[in-house]
Amino acid sequence: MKNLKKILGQIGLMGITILLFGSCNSTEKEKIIDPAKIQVRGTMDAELTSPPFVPAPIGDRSAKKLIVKLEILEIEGEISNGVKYNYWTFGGSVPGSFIRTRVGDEVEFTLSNHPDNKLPHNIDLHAVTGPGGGAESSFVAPGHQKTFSFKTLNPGLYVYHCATAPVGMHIANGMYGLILVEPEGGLPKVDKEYYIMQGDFYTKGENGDPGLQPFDMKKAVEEDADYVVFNGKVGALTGENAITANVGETVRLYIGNGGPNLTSSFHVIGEIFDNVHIEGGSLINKNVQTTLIPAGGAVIVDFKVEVPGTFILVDHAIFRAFNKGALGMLKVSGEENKQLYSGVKQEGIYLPEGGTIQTMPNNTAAKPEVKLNKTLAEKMESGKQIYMKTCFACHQATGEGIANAFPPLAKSDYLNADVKRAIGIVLNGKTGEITVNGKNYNSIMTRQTLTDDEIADVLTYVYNSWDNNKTNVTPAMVTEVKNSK
Ligand code: HEC
Ligand SMILES: [Cu+2]
Repeated sequence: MKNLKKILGQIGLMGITILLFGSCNSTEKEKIIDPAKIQVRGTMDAELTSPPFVPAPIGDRSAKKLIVKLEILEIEGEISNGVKYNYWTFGGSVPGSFIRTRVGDEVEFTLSNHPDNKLPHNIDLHAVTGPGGGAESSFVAPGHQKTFSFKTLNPGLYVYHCATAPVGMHIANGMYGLILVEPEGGLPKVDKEYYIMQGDFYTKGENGDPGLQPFDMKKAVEEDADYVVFNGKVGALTGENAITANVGETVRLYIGNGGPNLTSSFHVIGEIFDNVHIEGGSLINKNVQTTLIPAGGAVIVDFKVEVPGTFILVDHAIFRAFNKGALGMLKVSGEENKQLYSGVKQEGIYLPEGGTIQTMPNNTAAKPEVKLNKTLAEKMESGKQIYMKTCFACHQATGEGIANAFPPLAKSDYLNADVKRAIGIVLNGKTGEITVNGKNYNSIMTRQTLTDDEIADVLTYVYNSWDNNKTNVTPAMVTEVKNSK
């Protein structure tokens, strides 16, 4: 028995040897290794970075089992001066954490959904060969995590994004990032590397309207963006936040486009790209002025900076740059080189229009205190705030819901028929088929972590808005439902 195993083992080994030889012989001219057959040696934790930074180059390290742990966080941020936005993020930044791998790595990917989050999410990595790019294996509810693994078969720069319905909304809220798969031996060495991603945003208010601005589904469908920005917000790469280099250095930019809708005409004013990895792939174009980055696509560009100054990064669909925020800066310091650029000496010649980045008065509204025996007006006020933080993402700002995904709360027969049932839904979440205003929904509402007082306020707000039946929900009613189960 033992001998048989030994013999079988030897045959197995021979088989592998033959296979390896076979693949070498079949590609006589170039020694291309089938990435699927690259053996991994050892395990390492991936370094993840937030934009505009990237992890250290792979160099010539061997393929490994690479552990990637990415956490989903739903957080409030500032999209422009005085304008707040509820971002959904991979790793707490927009775009999400940069992941750097090499071809042949076996990536063990764990996606965790923070317990404070409201929504289920998942991830579709364009670098994955497999159903949904991982989306099917990574769908994860708040307070849970999922692990799956994949082998990186194709070198290149790839977008990843959330693919949970409504997909467009998850992407529009910032759920995208880049994963780089370096070729065997790594990319050529450069002096500086940066991570930039363009995205378009759709808000209820117009560009610059202050306060917390909810996502606007209608504008998103119509592709009528209020903001088009690099790295999630107006000014993420300007002034103090500019990326930098010194005269004589080579700069490589990893640029992605999360969309959801718009294609980028990426350009650096005053520079020419020496090399462009078209669409993030292996084909290199040289001496390029403006490169297209499709929504859900990426590009790698590099160039040498020869003269000092501020170089402006734009989407050359130029109103986006000067009126919607798609403007960044690369500040190059060092010695002038009059031979290369004499200059009429107006550094930042394109800046005047940069008045663009509008300064809005700071919204200094203080948070209302928790208070007992509130009047209806006070409950409406507090309820609205809770609604805009907690419920609007799914049920939408004016309770209209989203067809086939989230039922309406506006004029909802289901809501108005039974207040205790509604309280129970907010307390415990809801799954299973329900019919609201004649339409069927069969989805998941996650449990909301709210106090009895907050539930009373938010439901009072919902019942007293949008043609509902004006029920005044008290904390005592909430407590009663809670204790009755
Ligand atoms: C994660 C997205 C999500 C969030 C956040 C959410 N809901 Fe829901 N809600 C749903 C879904 C999905 C359903 C339908 C569940 C089903 O199909 O069983 C639902 C159903 C309901 C219903 C019953 C159906 C109706 O339209 O009348 C009420 C009431 C409700 N939600 C209120 C709220 C309130 C109030 C909040 C905020 C405190 C909230 N929901 C937050 C997704 C959400
Ligand atoms: Cu998502």
